[in-house]
Amino acid sequence: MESSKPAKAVRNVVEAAAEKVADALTPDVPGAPGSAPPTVEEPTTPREPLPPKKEQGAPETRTPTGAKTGAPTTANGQQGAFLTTAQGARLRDTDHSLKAGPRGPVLLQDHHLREKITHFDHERIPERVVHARGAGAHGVFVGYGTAEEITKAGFLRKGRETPVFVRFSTVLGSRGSADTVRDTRGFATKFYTDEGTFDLVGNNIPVFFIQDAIKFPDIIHAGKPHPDREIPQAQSAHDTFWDFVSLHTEAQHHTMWNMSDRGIPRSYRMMEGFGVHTFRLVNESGETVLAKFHWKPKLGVHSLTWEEAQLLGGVDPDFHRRDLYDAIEAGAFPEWELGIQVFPDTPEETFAGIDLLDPTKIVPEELAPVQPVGRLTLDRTPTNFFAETEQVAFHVGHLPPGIDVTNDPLLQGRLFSYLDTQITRLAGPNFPQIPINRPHAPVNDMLRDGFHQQAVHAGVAPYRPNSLDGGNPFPAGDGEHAFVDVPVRVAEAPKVRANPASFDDHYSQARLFWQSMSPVEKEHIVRAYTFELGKCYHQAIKERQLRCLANIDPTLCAQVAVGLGLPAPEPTEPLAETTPSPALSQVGREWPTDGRVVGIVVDADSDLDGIGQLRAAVFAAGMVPLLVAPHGGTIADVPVQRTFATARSVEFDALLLATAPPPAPDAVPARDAKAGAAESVPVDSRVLLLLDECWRHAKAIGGWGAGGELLRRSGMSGSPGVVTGDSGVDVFTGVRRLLAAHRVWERFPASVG
Ligand code: HDE
Repeated sequence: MESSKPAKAVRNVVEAAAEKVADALTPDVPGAPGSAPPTVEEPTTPREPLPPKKEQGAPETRTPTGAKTGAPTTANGQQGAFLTTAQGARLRDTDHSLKAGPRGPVLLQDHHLREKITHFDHERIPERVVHARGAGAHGVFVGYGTAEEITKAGFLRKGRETPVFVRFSTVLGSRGSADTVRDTRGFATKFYTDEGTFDLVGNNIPVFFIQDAIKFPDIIHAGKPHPDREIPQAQSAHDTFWDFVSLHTEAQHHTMWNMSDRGIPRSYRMMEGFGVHTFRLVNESGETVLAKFHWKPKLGVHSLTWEEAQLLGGVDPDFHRRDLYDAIEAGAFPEWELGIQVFPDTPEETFAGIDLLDPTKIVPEELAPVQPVGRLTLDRTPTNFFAETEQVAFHVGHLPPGIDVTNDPLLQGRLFSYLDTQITRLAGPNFPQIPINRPHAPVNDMLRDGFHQQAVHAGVAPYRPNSLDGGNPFPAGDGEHAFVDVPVRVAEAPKVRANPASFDDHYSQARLFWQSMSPVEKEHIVRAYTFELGKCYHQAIKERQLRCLANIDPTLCAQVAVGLGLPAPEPTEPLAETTPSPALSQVGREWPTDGRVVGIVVDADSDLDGIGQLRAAVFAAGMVPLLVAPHGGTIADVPVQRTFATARSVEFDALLLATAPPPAPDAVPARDAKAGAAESVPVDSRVLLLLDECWRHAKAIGGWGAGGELLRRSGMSGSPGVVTGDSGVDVFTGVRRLLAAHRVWERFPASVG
């Protein structure tokens, strides 16, 4: 038997054994890099590739034209125990190039060297022109059946399960930029429906900067780094951005959302998603309604504080990516409900006076409730970032029967752009045949050839009508699940480059948003504008943006003006009368705490039995405990995840102190005293910094034993959100309750009423 092709039975035994080993040794906190722990010595016995990690998924193995192959998803990966060329020839050596003698020169005939280096030279593809930075995950969507009367889309039928791939992203930054910057987040979902792929390419903000796609290059050029120095990276806090949005004032509603806490989400799992545009749904009888799509996260909508976001940019630039993958690995599967707001399809295309074709406007949920139509669960991480997350290609024109577009001029331009961009990014028109993009419905198009064609088309007549291929492919008739463009009547009108007059209102909904915020959220908005404009160089741009703020709300304008050291201008337009929409506020309710991260400071003097019980309680609550100790390795046989040197408060949603540890062996108290702790304080100053930051960031804090004593000494105990008790489990119970509200805002009364 050739050892690279063991009999199937042998391979199964090897894989089962590897899985067992992996299961036994996988640490109980997420983040292990591979499916089995490495050995200290380099392995020398040939073996099949390790199986993927248990939480990893991969695109189903389909042919380029959508047929199931029955092959395991690992068949898309590397095979056999031995190193080979790209053609499968085994190699003995990949460490030395072929030379004329050990001192060279290297021979041109070295085909292995050339293959290896040439492939490497071409590994990079263009990053996305926007949304370059992102993270994806596999999952499943289950329809509730509640939309059956208004759309014939099969994936919304009751109980119908549809595989999905979701990619979250930021807009402005490059592929390697930080996750936690202030920006809009992309929320793009590919539903592999059996009637053709549906891409819902949305954002975490329900409105957009511009009303017409022709302005997209303008807003993106303004938001991207300045073209001369190429700074700043992944930020809107610079002159070109505020120059554009203060002149092109239809952007003001979107920028208000950006400056709110929505611009710095705590987690992808805690974001709403919005289709933004109004779509047209059509049912079996051809009746239509207009609709907007919403994703509602099970965990509620939560954000970082600005200081956390900035710290994370350095401490853990991959924070959102890690959070998503760790949560899935820990079994805290992120969930959203898909909901729709439904409006009658009238010739005016308005609802309650709001123009449904204007993508800078929302329809408040209080006027049109979001009705749940299905549930999305993300339960598998990708196996390979490039193959899946980088190569996934979304397109707003990937629509199944039952969902059609409207005349929203932003959506109309997107229908062109998404197909076009893939041709550069994925090098040709055959990107739908890349494994992650392959439909799960039978494909019978008449598109042929092109770079990287992977289908082997039979027949001689890729044209219609034909008789040589028996007339195939046939157009689907009535009742045969075809996509039918809704025959919407187009009003007679002159051909013009113009917007409808209703698009001229740029401020009323920015004001509505501001007025719907709680005091603490308003305070964050004031700080965000003050920071962003404070980072601009030119006074003229700050002054111009203040004029826009004056038209949104004089208090907001005055507060920002104080921070900028400028006078607050008077409004130039009448302030709109608005009714606040409580649904826009993120605070004031309680949500599940799945996947939240609890830092637990321990040392050898802590109550170690109690720590074991506490860890078990945190795991049982669906959260992740991270032990923070003076040194790595283990404390009383329990593995330590962070040391005082590697921990930073921004990783934790809550901090528990089982001890008040003296300076660890690697402490340099005078230098480490970032928290302002005097050298004489007998507690490691990095632990004091953890505590100080959790306090500042309104996080739940708990302590018992010496830890409780430290909280008393520091004057924190008795304050909102600080729990002391007799045992770790006791304290955790209180802290968990606090976490349900996300943060302890009452610790600091808001300065904006
Ligand atoms: Fe996009 N957008 N966009 N966009 N967009 C892209 O497509 C574009 C807009 C959104 O994870 C690009 O494959 C135009 C609104 C997401 O792969 C590109 C306009 C919304 C993603 C493009 C818009 C979005 C993109 C770049 C103005 C929310 C990432 C790479 C009309 C509803 C998808 C690519 C992913 C990506 C064009 C406006 C969301 C160039 C012209 C509004 C989530 O085609």
